[in-house]
Amino acid sequence: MKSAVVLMAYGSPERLSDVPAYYADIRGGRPIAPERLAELVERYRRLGIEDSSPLNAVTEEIRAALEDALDLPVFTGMKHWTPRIADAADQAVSSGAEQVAGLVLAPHYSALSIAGYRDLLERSLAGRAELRFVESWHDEPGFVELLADRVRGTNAHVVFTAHSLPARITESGDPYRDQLLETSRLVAESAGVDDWSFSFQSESPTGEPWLGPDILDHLESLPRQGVERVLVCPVGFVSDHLEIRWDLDVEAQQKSAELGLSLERIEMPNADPAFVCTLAGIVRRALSVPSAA
Ligand code: FEC
Repeated sequence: MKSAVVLMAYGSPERLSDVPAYYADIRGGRPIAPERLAELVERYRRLGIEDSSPLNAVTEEIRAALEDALDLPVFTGMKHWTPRIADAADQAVSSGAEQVAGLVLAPHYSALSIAGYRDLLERSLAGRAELRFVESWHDEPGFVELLADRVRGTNAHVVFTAHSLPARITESGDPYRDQLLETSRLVAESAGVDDWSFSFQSESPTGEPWLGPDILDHLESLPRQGVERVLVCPVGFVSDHLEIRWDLDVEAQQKSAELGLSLERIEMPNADPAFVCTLAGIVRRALSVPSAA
């Protein structure tokens, strides 16, 4: 049976002039305060997206490497920017694929994140090909090992992080928080790290409670526990992007400096060949394709 892959990511604006439309897409038609938009444009300006948009560039590198590793066509579909998930679905069908693997570059399932990607892909394929969607890969051994290699041997306190979500998800039994804690535990165990904690990051002021603690509050509590050095391991993300380069590298770094803490973070997996190899294994299993000898 002919197969193709739709590789999905959040998406990022390429130019500052794209930011209003991008933000409107994230808000899904809900109102945007002008000062929030201005702040976001400023964050993207400081990220330097006019020169290079890290998330889109890294996603393309992963796509090309995955295509090589799998010897199958791989099409990128972004949730909030172009190329859209619908475009990727059309391309997969045009390539003659009868089955399509859907893989999101985010390891942990939530009804407020991965389910949205699935819905977009399912609706776009509209039965034109069989969908083999990967719901989550938070405990994938290759992913756990890749992160463990990046924290092993540290004598800093390791803080695992992930994007926060509105706290109401826990009322419906959403597995997001448990999967995040599971990844953190597996990484710490494999790396032989005992001194670790978990916090969320990147909460938006949407007027409802979000999952906590937020990393900025969490950092404040660490000096009282005798912590002087922190190594951040963002288990909920795989690429360099705004939430890494701004929320951690600027905001969390500034907060640490105020608190007299030294803060470093691991290099993100990005298009590391070992990471691409892990993703290829996940796709092969989803498609029931035997791995190359
Ligand atoms: O580099 C970039 O340009 C994109 C970075 C980026 C990633 C990302 C990942 C996730 N988000 C998740 C949930 C939410 C919820 C809201 C929300 C809002 C934003 C805004 C920007 C943004 N997110 Fe994001 N997210 C990234 C960027 N995100 C920009 C809008 C400004 C702001 O609020 O700071 C709130 C929506 C609302 O207002 O109602 C909820 C989750 C992930 C991780 C999974 C994934 O990657 O899909 C969950 C990367």
